[in-house]
Amino acid sequence: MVTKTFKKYDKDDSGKISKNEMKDFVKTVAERMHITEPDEQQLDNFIEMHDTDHDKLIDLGEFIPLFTEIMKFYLDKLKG
Ligand SMILES: [Ca+2]
Repeated sequence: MVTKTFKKYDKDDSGKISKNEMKDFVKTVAERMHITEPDEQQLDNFIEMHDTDHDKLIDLGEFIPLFTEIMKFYLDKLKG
């Protein structure tokens, strides 16, 4: 399921998603869950924390922990 999500946002099929594509993804999820999206600063922090090879792109190996982290962040918000 995570792989499928990744591929959907990897629009040029490069095996990596850009920071902007990642932000689109995070915002879309927030909208669907009807919660406030993280602000730009938080998003940048999330992405930078998980961009372990610092190429400003998120590959699948980086995406999975990042995805998990964001889901945790959103679930905490839902709980209030
Ligand atoms: Ca990377």
